Amino acid sequence: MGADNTGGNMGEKADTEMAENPFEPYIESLRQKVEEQDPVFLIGIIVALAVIVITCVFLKYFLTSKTVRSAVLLVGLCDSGKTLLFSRLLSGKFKRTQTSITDSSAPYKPKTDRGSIWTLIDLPGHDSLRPQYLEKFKSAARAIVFVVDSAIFQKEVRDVAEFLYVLLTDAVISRNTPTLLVACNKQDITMAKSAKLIQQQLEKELNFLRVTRSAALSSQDGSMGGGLYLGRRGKDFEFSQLPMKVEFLECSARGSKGEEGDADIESLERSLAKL
Ligand SMILES: Nc1nc2c(ncn2[C@@H]2O[C@H](COP(=O)(O)OP(=O)(O)OP(=O)(O)O)[C@@H](O)[C@H]2O)c(=O)[nH]1
Ligand SMILES: [Mg+2]
Repeated sequence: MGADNTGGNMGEKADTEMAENPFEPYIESLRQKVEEQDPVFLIGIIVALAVIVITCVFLKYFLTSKTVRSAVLLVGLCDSGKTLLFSRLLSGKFKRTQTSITDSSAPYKPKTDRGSIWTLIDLPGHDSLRPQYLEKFKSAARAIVFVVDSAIFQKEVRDVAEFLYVLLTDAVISRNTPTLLVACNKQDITMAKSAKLIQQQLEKELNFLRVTRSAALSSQDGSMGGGLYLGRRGKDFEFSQLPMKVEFLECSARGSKGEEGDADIESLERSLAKL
């Protein structure tokens, strides 16, 4: 009786195990099949799996490489205030500046709890130096702070737009889509134009430039267009059509109290904290 009971219990146990692992028979038959296979075939399968894993790791690296880019570039025409902004962002201090002839960089800690540290890079604005420095740093850009002198914007609008056009139609920049912060600087000067007006005027000017530039390109090489097209075809240009995040903000690296007082750059600092 006792033995019967035990046998009955074991049978129940086996039934429960079968119920818990319904794939057992399949795994067993797969194991037998694998054992019967040619070892060369098995090595082939292992190599194929290894290739798939390595490809996935590479893809993940390339797709998330935005996190690797850590440079914040200060660009803009000569005298727009890049070097003073560089000093104010890093130390808060006013500094007398001279036209930059080379780049300078320093680690910048944005005002956020996330603990990120970016490399702030001040680029020279002079026409003859601009292209080579842009070339050197563009692929590392996480963000581009495009500094505009709002006080003489009306006079410089064409030059500002031409520089922006070069940046925005650059293949590397449009692929990496760094955040574009247009810092409308020198707001302490009474004649300074507002960020809103500067945005509207630049949209108009870029709209005009993209017509003339693509016409020039197509007449040069006989093709239609050629380079990257700015914005959406068939629509007036707007910054919202760009693939990257664009923000226009007002600031004053000098500040309303002059050399002794603080700068008025909170809006820029807030945007840099969101990168
Ligand atoms: N009023 C006023 N002057 C400013 C402001 N920011 C910069 N400046 C002055 O503008 C002049 C040029 O500033 P920089 O910082 O040297 O300009 P930059 O963009 O570095 O110029 P480059 O190095 O030639 O490309 C300096 O005399 C600054 O003191 C500002 O917000 N308000
Ligand atoms: Mg400078």
